[in-house]
Amino acid sequence: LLDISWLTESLASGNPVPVQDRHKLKTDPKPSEVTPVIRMKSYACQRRTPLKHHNSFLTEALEILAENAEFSENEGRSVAFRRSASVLKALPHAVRTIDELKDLPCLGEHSLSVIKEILEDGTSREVESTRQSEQFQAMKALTGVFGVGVKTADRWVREGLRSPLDLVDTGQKLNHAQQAGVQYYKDLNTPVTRKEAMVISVIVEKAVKALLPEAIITLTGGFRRGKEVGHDVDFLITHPEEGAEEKLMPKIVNWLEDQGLLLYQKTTRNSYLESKDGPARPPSNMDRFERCFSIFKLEQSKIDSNAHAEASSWRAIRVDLVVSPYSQFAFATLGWTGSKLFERELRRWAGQEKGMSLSSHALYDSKKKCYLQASSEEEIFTHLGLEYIPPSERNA
Ligand code: DCT
Ligand code: MG
Repeated sequence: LLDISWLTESLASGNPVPVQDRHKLKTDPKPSEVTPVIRMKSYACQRRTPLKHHNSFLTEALEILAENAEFSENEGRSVAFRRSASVLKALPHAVRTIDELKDLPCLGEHSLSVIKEILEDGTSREVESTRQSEQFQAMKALTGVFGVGVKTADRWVREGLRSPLDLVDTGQKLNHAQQAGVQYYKDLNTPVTRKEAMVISVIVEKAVKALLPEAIITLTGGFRRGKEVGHDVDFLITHPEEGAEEKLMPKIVNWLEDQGLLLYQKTTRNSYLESKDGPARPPSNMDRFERCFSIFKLEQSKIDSNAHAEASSWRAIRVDLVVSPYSQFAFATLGWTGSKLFERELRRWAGQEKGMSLSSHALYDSKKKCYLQASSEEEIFTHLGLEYIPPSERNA
């Protein structure tokens, strides 16, 4: 097999492939080396996508273009690049020639031309110019501020602002979330490690159990999928007795605040009522639960007993807490485990292939005109006619 680990490393480090090495990419495989045709299902929720895969030199490039499309609010284009990247993540080997991709789903013309250029030249001009563009870098820096979305960042970029410092220097009017976002910018853009996530888990567990001993706390999001780092720590909380979870969130928040563990928090109430709202999917799938967006103050001594005395004694970490009624817990677990693309594909599969409507609250069968109950993620996959995919293989 053609060893291209040097290329992967080169791209991961951001250094272009040295010209003298580029011929390696053009080496045609001998007939005996041609990779057999791979059958791949077209929805990401039908595939197993591990965390570590063989094509990051391609997927990282496609995801830059996806991110850039998000910055210009071109959702269709962004999803197309994300779907392409996701197909490459599910391949059992590193792509060597463009021909290997001809029978794969979801690879549009644009993605294919980017992949081809990288396979032939080591880099894609479009990706590199995007990466280096002032617009992209400014959008990345400004959307990296907690509480700032694409619309706000875009307005600021038009006004000539480029970084969080510019927001302070020009005295921009910021809401509470954004103020915290600027204040803790560096910490919140430092990846959260699994070790830190575990320390936060112990704290959340202690808070919840002190208030409701039978409550169940699940770590969701990227860490449940096996990621070693994340941008936040996500938790889902429920109680086996339906209704016992009501009013729990303000109590948890008070408990954490009393211990001086919160730097910021904003709680939104659960606004989903099956009887009232019906099966229609809320505009944003995520905003109907009782949810607390918070910033924890984590003592460094809890993570590293040798922490330097002169270094800051604590650091800020984004934590999301979600409380769900027991009857919705399986749906909430599935919905909050991600990845974002996996979730999107599950909902698309449900709607387009099954005539069903899936959310983080419920599954509705539009043909039978009824809700389908489930007490585990496995049951939801069964309702959807899908093979069960464990969290570690939902890294689409
Ligand atoms: N989610 C989703 N759609 C969204 C936002 C979130 O389906 N628009 C789900 C999927 C993942 C989960 O919620 C948690 O969201 P994030 O924390 O943003 O994602 P993550 O996979 O945990 O990523 P990270 O490791 O960066 O935190
Ligand atoms: Mg997360």
